[in-house]
Amino acid sequence: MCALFLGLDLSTQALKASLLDEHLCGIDEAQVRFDDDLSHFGTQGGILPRGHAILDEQEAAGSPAVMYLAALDKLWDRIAYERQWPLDRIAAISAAGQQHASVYLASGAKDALRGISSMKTLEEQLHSSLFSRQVVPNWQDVTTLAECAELMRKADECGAALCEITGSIAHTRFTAAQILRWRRQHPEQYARTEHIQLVSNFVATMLTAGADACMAPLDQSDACGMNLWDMQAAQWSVPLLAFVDGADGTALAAKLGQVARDPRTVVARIGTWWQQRYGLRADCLVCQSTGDNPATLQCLTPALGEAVLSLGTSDTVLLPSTMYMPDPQYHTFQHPVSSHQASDETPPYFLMLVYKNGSLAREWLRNTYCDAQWAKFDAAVQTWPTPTLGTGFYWLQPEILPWDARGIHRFNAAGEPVPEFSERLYNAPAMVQSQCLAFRTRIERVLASSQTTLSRVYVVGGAAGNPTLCQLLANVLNCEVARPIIQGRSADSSEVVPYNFCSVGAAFRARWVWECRRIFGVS
Ligand code: XUL
Repeated sequence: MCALFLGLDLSTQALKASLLDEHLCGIDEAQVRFDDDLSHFGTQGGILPRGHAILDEQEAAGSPAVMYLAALDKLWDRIAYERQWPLDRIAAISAAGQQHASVYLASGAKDALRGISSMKTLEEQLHSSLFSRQVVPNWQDVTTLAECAELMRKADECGAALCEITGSIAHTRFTAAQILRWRRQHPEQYARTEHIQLVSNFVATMLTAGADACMAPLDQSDACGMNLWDMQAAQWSVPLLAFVDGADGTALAAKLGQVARDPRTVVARIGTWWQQRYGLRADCLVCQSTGDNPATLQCLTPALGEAVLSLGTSDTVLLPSTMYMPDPQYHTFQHPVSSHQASDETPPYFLMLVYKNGSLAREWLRNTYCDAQWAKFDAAVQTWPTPTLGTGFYWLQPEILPWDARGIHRFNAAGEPVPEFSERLYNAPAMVQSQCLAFRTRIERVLASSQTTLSRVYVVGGAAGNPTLCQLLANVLNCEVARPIIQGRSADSSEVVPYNFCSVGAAFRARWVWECRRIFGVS
């Protein structure tokens, strides 16, 4: 019987699972959507409404930690009983998790995980004993601006910019600022926290539940999204750790635990709870998990000179890189597939550029100028395939790239500021052009420093289905624009359907780790 591989993706809005066979063909995909399938938690878009009673403060953005246990229970019931996946054939599992978000486990968490019975659900048994903090802060949280300024100052005082050390300037959603603020507000919760995990290694930890449960290490690629990991030294930054800890840093280092530097690390065998409850095989591997953006990169593995462009709520560019070139304008992360060995040809880093004004800005323009119809938006873009009437910038929300750019700015063909274009519909090509040019200038600059040119862009996300937008993108970027589709079967209809990149990326890692272990005995 062919071995099967499972990839999970615990994202903001859903827990997803992709099941692949040994040849990487999709068998089925399933998900639990938090707002709909677990509506009693009251989330909207996967997070609690602002001001909810369990949030630390009025403006915080977060999700109930216990909801993730309920989601694991529900997903596995769904795939075992509704979809009847042959779980006994799964040879290895890996997971992807929303980047930066942290899960806080209480003292005694490992014992609690070791003591559970397969007769009851995770939620029933762990809801009151596992967590020291009821909330998982979400990447949309912006309550930590003051802490970001402090972290930047602290790094400067120590003689290096935070960006140089950790690969990114301080960001409100990054874990260091989040831990710092919470530790000061709730020192008693901090004291009774034994482990601080990212969502990715939290899922891996949960997969070990049962008699031999263990704490899965952080993944190095994902640890780079914390503003705590010294990327060059490949260890925690001692001064930053101490600052966030409020002491000498040893307590925080113990809470964070190990960082796995090799993505082929096997965390453990699947926990006995899973074996007994869902019939998983005792030798099923739990593989190192990683963040959702690294997992997408892992799924598509662009070569040097290629990029992944995700056109979603924000527009995100992922770009492999051979050199460590931190810059305040983007994030530098360790590549999720690089094993740090001399023989490994995978670029050791990848860069992530985030443009906040993505789909929401395009939708605003469609509603304002195109009667809320994409067809009209497309027609307008096609009317001016080479937009020459002027230039427009549409920073409806304070932008990340360029940092804190705000407002709407239009310039006529002579470069003079104008309140509106003579042809109102011209706003559509003007926006798409300036968005594409923003991608181009930054990508070119990054590639020039590694003497590479852009040969291909893989476009994913909602807007990737818009051929007009993709054509303009190809014109501006002057390269091939490809829309990758990962396809697999759906057990509901047995039709071939598009699969989710992150959970498929996680399943790819499971397949890779399993193969390495089989051939080379790497663990
Ligand atoms: C990346 C980021 C988001 C989350 C989404 O820096 O904050 O893309 O990873 O889950």
